[in-house]
Amino acid sequence: MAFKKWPFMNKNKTIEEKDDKIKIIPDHVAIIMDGNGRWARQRGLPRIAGHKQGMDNVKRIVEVANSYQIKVLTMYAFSTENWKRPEKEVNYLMKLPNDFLNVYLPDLIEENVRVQMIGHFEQLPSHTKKAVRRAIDQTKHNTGLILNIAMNYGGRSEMVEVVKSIAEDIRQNQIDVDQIDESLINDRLFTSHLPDPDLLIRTSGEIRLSNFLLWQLAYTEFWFTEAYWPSFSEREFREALLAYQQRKRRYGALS
Ligand code: V0D
Repeated sequence: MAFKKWPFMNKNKTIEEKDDKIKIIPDHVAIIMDGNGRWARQRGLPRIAGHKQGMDNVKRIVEVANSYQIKVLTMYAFSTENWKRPEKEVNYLMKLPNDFLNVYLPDLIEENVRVQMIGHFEQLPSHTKKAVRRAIDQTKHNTGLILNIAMNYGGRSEMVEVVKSIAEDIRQNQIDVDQIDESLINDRLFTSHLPDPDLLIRTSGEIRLSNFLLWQLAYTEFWFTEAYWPSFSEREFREALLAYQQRKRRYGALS
């Protein structure tokens, strides 16, 4: 039997119409993977145990994203502010790319995933750079999901570098002030080769941006969940994708 039409339920859709099929897939999803420390504390474990679980969850969510044919998944793994954490924790975090890639790089290659990175690469420890460089190189011809890891990334510092590089070009008479426009700025961001994120997910109940992709998120849809990153599963991901396809994106215009 058909369900009675109930105008105040689920944006005027009947339960039958409210299908949970995901039809509109975002090209680019960005994730702030918060709550690893709290996940650990809740279980009486050290913070690094949370980071380890968080690392394994990166792989699970990469597989989900790849299966939905999402094109780019940008994951905030380490910010320019995270250097202020205790030295022991920072040292542990800097080993994670190598740990992750030792275990998962063969799978990523098999699954046609392409690894890329945004952020200030040079200041990373050399062992970290070596692991990441190898993964980028070994997956550079892959055509599936782009796994874009944001490491030593900060939105403001990214913009500072853009301003400096434009100023330098002007000083050297390479460009004129009138030539500065949005596309010139865009071309100098870490993400110049990528579309802007369609959907931003932040886990662990914090409702803030924390210096992530400041320029690129101008028209992005945001979705927040209370789940801690290690507990963020395919179910929550589906929920975020369902919410996304119900949004009406207008980019400032009228519908
Ligand atoms: C720690 C939760 C995967 C957030 C996830 C320090 C914090 C686990 C990577 C990774 C981190 C890096 C490079 C790469 C592939 C994967 C990672 C860091 C932290 C940076 F090519 N997890 N992960 N990198 N955490």
